[in-house]
Amino acid sequence: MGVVSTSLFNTRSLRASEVDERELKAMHGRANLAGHEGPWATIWGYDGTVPGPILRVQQGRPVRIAVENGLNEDTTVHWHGIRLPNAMDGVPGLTQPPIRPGESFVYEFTPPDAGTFWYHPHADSLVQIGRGLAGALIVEETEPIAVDRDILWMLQDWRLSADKQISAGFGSAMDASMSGRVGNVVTINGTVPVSQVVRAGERIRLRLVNASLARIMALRFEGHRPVIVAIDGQPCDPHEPDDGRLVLAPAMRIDVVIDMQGEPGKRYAVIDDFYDGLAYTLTTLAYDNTSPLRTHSLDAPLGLPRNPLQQPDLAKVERQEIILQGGMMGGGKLTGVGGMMGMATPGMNGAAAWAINGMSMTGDGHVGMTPQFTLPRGATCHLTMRNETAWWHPMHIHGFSMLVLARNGSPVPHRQWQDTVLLAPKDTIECAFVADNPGDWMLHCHVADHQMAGLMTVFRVT
Ligand SMILES: [Cu+2]
Repeated sequence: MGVVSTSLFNTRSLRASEVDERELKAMHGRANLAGHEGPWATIWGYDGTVPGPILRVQQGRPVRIAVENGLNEDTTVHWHGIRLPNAMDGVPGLTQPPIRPGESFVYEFTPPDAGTFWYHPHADSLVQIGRGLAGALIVEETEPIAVDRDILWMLQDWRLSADKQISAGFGSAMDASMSGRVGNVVTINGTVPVSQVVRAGERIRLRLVNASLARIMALRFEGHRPVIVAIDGQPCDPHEPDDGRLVLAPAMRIDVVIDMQGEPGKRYAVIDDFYDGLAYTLTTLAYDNTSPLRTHSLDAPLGLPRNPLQQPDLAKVERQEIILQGGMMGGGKLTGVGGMMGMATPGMNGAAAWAINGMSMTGDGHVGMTPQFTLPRGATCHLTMRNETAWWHPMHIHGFSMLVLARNGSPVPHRQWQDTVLLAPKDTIECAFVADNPGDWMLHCHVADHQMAGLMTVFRVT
């Protein structure tokens, strides 16, 4: 393996002054999820807030984050998308013991990649993320691109009951075996969005994070042409999305650059139209009345500096395939979930509703999970993921970013590296990555209900 990747993941001994020290506490809190009139909801949040604090750290600078568990149950933190040492990955049983109530765990890593990432629990994930535990983790470039403002939209979907509290009943069999727990209120940065004030002529870098349990979004910016500059934190060739829609499945991030080309005083809708017949206006861009900041769009490059990812050697690959199986197909039948279900109701109380290559691993991670496949360190893995189900699945790989090569046989353009790859029903995706980070790593669907009900596996890099 190369010298560069060794230095990325090995822990060096460091002077205290070099380390960026942070603290987080998972705890109960209250938040207004229902708009300005609504009663406040009881939530679980990092430092008691929804979302948790934005962690802004620097590429290549070591960070040490002490996490205290103020909940009444075990937790962990997974630093989603960060390529870090296995022991810091936050999977209970597999990479660390869970953090017990009242106890702490210190996470230490040096983020090798700049970009937009996020953090969330990997214990009782469906409930803990669903009650609000999530925050953005932004790794700053040494030399960022020129923009007037750098903005984050942390998108969260909530299922609220009539009294505006987070609805109980997590993990119903229907949610588990169908589309997951899609809610009825979407917030931006923890509040019900009214409008976003912008100025004509300004250039904005907008970091979109979908921290929802299950809701897939497809955002359209009326009258604007967002340019995608990064996906899942990793810079891509700047490009406008197909048909102008930014598709964000749970756990995905997209960084866009938008030149505010609208007219002062006017309003433009931001619409989410992912689900047929269920389009809604997420928010509006509200132009203030000041004169345009500039008459022509900013003449500055959009390409972000690349991260130190090892290029896959496609001439010499280890081929692996995973097949996603299960879920409701109509008529109350599950397909492809083998003898693992027993007599239990599929998806109910931790019973399997899904499988990968015929095996259902349920829950959040535990001791003794058998790897689906093993890769020698330094090898290029060519991973094919085939979705045999009738449902959408954002498949998340821990510890790596994958270069997405092809979707249903067609090459994927724009050099897209992703840690969370969305598969439509019946899709086949081909990806490649260099197995440069040793350990046992999770590969699972990020629709939390699906993960809990068996759409999860583990692979090993020796
Ligand atoms: Cu799924």
